[in-house]
Amino acid sequence: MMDRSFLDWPFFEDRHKRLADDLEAWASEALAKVEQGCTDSICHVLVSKLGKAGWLEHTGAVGDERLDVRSLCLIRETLARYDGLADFSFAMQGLGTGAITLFGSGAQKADWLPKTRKGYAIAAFALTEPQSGSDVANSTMTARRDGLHYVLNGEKTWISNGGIADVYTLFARTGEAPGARGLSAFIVPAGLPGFDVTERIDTIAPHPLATLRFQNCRLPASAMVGAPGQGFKIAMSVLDVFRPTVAAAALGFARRALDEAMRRVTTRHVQGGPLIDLQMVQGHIADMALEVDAAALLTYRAAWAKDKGAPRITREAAMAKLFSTEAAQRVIDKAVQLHGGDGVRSGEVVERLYREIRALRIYEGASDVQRVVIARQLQATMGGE
Ligand code: COS
Repeated sequence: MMDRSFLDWPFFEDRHKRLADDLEAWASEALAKVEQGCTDSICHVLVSKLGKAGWLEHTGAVGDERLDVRSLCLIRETLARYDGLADFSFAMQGLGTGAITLFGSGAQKADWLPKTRKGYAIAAFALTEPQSGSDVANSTMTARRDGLHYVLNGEKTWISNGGIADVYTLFARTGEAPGARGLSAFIVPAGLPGFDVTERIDTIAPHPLATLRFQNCRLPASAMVGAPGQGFKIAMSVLDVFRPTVAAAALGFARRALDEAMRRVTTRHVQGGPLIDLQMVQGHIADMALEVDAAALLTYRAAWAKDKGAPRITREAAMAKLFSTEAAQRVIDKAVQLHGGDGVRSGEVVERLYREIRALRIYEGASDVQRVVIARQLQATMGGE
């Protein structure tokens, strides 16, 4: 049985505890049975289930509301513990509309957020390009102004929900300045002429992923989010908010692995007693529990700092994502080891977690990028003269 004592930490308010309890009750029923079908259709079903139950309301903010990062993290952590694709489906509604929530006009919010928050529309975040993954300032896709329109040309790849999304927030070069200062953000609805999905990408833990091609695709100028040239900062600000939620998803995977490992070592017998009686096994379990708590502390510290009004949580978000995803990989690896041969048997929970965790150390800023971000933040604040 999962340890829920972390909900008493001072990062949380009563409403967070209620949210965690309500979601736990919902998930244990609604996600008990794995959805059948292809990955695309499973994601459609999950978005609609999450929308109907009201959980997607947390992924965007309308009116006076603000994104509550602790709620986003609690929801991702809980969903990830039950079902990686449910977590993915929830997370993408937030990341895909993050620029709209944080920087969109009233009209842009009214156009999209009610639909994504109900699960009637699926959202995606289109930043990565074939030649620029970590190095966003080097993006080459262009958006050329032409009267009342922008004309998009170029490619985006590794786009989660690519091919099934109804709306993409997309970053393209508008050329106000070289590098990071010459990018802008746009809202791009699916199905525009000149916008094609050219490749679907298969991965070790399948979820909808695609390469998108834009050839003279025309967008009304009103589709721009924020001001021209602000795209890089918008992308980074959105990632600052959503990186702690990736840490939370990794934490959910790690907690599930620890649960599964505890079940295994208390029920499997060797030499006349349960595995947990062996000191070597106790050592592994202790290390796993320590990593889980440390990851949770960093994750909820980052979320709490943002919710309390910190203008930027760049360092805290990078630390949470780096530590939590790397720690979850180690925790899950130990859980696989403690399961013996069953740990690598297809269909076992820990085997699925082993495949699911790997991408989290890469997407939304690879671990090495997080190290760069942390070091630069220290340099900026403690670097001396
Ligand atoms: N919030 C707000 N502004 C930010 C910011 C943040 N988190 N990070 C950087 N900026 C601002 C900087 O202050 C700087 O502003 P000025 O030009 O006014 O000084 C500007 O943006 C450029 O910043 P910087 O010089 O740090 O840009 P770099 O090109 O060196 O950025 C990294 C490098 C690696 C940090 C960045 O490209 C990055 O995070 N890459 C990973 C991207 C990613 O996560 N990709 C996955 C896509 S989603 S699956």
